[in-house]
Amino acid sequence: MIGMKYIIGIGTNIGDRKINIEKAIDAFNSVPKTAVLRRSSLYETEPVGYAEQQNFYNACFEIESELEPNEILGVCLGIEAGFGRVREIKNGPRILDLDVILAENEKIETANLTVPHPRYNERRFVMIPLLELFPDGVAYGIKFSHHLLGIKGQAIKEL
Ligand code: PH2
Ligand code: MG
Ligand code: MG
Repeated sequence: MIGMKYIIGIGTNIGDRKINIEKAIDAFNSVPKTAVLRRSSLYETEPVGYAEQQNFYNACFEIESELEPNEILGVCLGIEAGFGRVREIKNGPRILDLDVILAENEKIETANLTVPHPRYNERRFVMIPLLELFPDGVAYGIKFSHHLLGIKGQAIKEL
């Protein structure tokens, strides 16, 4: 495969959070021209942006795919829909959230997709799993780890 690498962030706080994450990552291996390369540990995280909800489970994983970024976004939305996600409160409870965090050597700004994800470096639940995948703090040429110093609160625990 001569694909591009992507980092996908995953989160869930409804239902069996561990099973949701395992099944969703697995679903990417069934996508044509796409393979999961590696994944972070699972983390239990304090909700960010809207407090009155259950803790999330979060992780990041890396895929390689021949699909274009907008097609990968479509895959993410399709897998979310397959889990029965309905969009309600902004930042509120969700059975599954799949976000394109980074795309190898690509900056994207379209109506539907911005990559790098516009808020990834403000979120400990993204940065800590990302640092696990890129321990030197550089992903696809982007240095990210220093942003952790600016994040206040947002408790996170490796499971
Ligand atoms: N996702 C959000 C908003 N807040 N908080 C945690 N801990 N984990 C998430 O995945 C999350 C969140 C919007 O997508
Ligand atoms: Mg999200
Ligand atoms: Mg999302």
